[in-house]
Amino acid sequence: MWRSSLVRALPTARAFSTAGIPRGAFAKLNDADVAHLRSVCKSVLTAPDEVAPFNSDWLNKYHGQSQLVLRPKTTQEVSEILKYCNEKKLAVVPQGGNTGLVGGSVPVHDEIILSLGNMNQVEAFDEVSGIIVCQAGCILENLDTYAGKHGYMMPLDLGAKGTCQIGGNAATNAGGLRLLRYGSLHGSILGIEAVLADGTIVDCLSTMRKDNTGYDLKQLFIGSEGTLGVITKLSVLTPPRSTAVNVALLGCESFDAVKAAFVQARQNLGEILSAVEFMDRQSLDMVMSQQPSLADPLESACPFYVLLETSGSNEAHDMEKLEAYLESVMEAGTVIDGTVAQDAAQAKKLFGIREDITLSLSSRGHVYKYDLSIPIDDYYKIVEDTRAALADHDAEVVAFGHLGDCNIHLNISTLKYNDAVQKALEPFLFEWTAKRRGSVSAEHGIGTHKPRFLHLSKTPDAIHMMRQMKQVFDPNGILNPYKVLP
Ligand code: FAD
Ligand code: 2HG
Ligand code: ZN
Repeated sequence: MWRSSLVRALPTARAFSTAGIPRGAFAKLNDADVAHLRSVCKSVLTAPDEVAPFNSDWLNKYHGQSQLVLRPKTTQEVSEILKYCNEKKLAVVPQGGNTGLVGGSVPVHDEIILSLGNMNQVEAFDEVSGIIVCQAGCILENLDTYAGKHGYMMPLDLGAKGTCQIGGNAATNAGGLRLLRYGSLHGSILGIEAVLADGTIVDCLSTMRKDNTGYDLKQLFIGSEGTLGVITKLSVLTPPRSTAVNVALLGCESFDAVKAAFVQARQNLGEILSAVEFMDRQSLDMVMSQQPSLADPLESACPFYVLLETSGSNEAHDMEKLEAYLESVMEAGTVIDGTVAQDAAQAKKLFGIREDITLSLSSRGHVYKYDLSIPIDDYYKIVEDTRAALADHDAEVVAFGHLGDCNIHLNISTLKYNDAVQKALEPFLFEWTAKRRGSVSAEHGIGTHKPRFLHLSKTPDAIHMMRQMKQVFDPNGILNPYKVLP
């Protein structure tokens, strides 16, 4: 669960790798610019204490020096802002809920911050199809509550749901806990309205599931991390809300047993399986160390845990299936201990442990964060190799993730930033991943952290095409410079 009181990580000792990035040949903001932008956008922040929170990311690793935050309410305002900035060659960083974990949402230098939070209106909801049309600044959790009132739910769920915005989710192609069931946003988002750097409003806001009229332009904005356009509106296909939800936490002795439990879950629970999450003991210990009142959820301490969720429409039928599954994995010794939530509150508590890992890591001290896609056979090997590589350092290696999607969140925690640890981790982890044809970013994106490692997951030709696309959409390069492309 997202705790607003702990919304920010503690300050870290060092501003991250942005330090060496030279400022591009953009104009410097002057008083005439601010006066003009005030005339096209009603909500403008210039007071240093008001601008400050927008200059730092959630992890407090990346810090910009913007002097201006613009908070438009309409697409027209966004268009007029960008048209002016493009003409004057003023760089702009689009910002949603600022929960991104790769430094994409904050300025590297003095870029103007275009914050979408005031664009928070739901424009339409179709009771029959479950299609919602809304502005990009709607908070994910608010949309889920809204859809819930109509018997539907948002097709994605993540720990930052109380703060992140649907536009930010689209811009990062966020994955989260339900991707296994509902697929990626490339499938759930049916339409997008976006504003290009020169102010052109691109209306691809279809509400049709099927539309084969040439290139599917909206897909380019999904996962583009604010570098191709500012997403202003979206239409999203929401699935019916499940009335019967079960959650089970299972303990396993080995990672091979984790894999076996997963395979069998797919076979036995098939159509009702909605999430398969993984965490190691070190992850649980991390949460317990930051929440001393939290008791061990299982009787025995296990080295590995699988968190399963089923969502269906028939409580008795789903429970029967889950119990049969549990019986068989326990009999086979695949699972050595486990618990099934008896009510919604217990289910929330079990999922809360998994969702609290990120916050616990940030609260402890410094965290080195890696979000990788790795073939399942090597999924945990990277953790063992990282522990071996860091044997001489005082560092906790913690791994969890979306097992069902082969997405591991490998986190290394130290009490303070340590340059030697950083050097031991990069490029080692990214090269390790590339050797196995994994991805250096499964779901968090490239942002400021990883442009120099993009070549490990994309060929030179693919990167060249990305550059060409950037040139078409944003010839002056004013939109989120220094991010994504090396
Ligand atoms: P921001 O952080 O504000 O921005 C992210 C990027 O998108 C930036 O490059 C920004 O420029 C761009 N952007 C934002 N809005 C727009 C827009 N309207 N138009 C164009 N570009 C825009 N991510 C996952 O994928 N799965 C998870 O399970 C997950 N769990 C998380 C849990 C926690 C506790 C935290 C802190 C983060 C988690 N994240 C996860 C990462 C993050 O929440 C997601 O990437 C989220 O989608 C970002 O949304 P945001 O609105 O905060 O975007
Ligand atoms: C999650 O799945 C998020 O909880 C955050 O993607 C992962 O903190 C992380 O590394
Ligand atoms: Zn994740």
